[in-house]
Amino acid sequence: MINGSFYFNSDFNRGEMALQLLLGSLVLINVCLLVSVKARGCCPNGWLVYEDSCYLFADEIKVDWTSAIHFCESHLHAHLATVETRDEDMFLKEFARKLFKGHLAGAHDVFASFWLGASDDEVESNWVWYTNHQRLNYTSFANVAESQSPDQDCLILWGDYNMEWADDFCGANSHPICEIEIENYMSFLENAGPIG
Ligand SMILES: [Ca+2]
Ligand SMILES: [Ca+2]
Repeated sequence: MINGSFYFNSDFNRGEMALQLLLGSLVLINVCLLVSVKARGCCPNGWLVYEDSCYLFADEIKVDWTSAIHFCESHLHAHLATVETRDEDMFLKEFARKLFKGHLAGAHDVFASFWLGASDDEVESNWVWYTNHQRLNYTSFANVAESQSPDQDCLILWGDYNMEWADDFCGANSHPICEIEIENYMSFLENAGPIG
């Protein structure tokens, strides 16, 4: 986060710069709203837009599931991706497959998987999204066995299985997929404000 006091030497400069930043963020918000109405798209650099959300495929880092949650929270207060529909699932899988066949570790790296935001660590085989503690209303596990491992409680797009869903050890290292709903991104821009 930008710490305003770090940058400014006087109250005058601080106020003047704050006004400029405020105007800048208002312009950005308006552009985003305009674009989102037309193309349903306004995401930060490096994020992909799909329907009403922005997604960050963090293919540069591999962390455990809890660290992946913290990683996403530290980026725009996003969350690990939650999959509500088959279309969203297809979008995420297809892009993960492209990355996997591109510059990720290679087609035989079983660890080149992506974290999603569900777990069954409280009740085995009862999968819930960590964001709202609701049971999954949509699933696409590679097979039943891949949803019922007692010691594997966190959800991945499994690189060694064409990015189908599977459970994995929550302490394993995988790439986070972060998601922020566009309306929440708009709120983030508003609330971030010019004065840090
Ligand atoms: Ca979602
Ligand atoms: Ca389990």
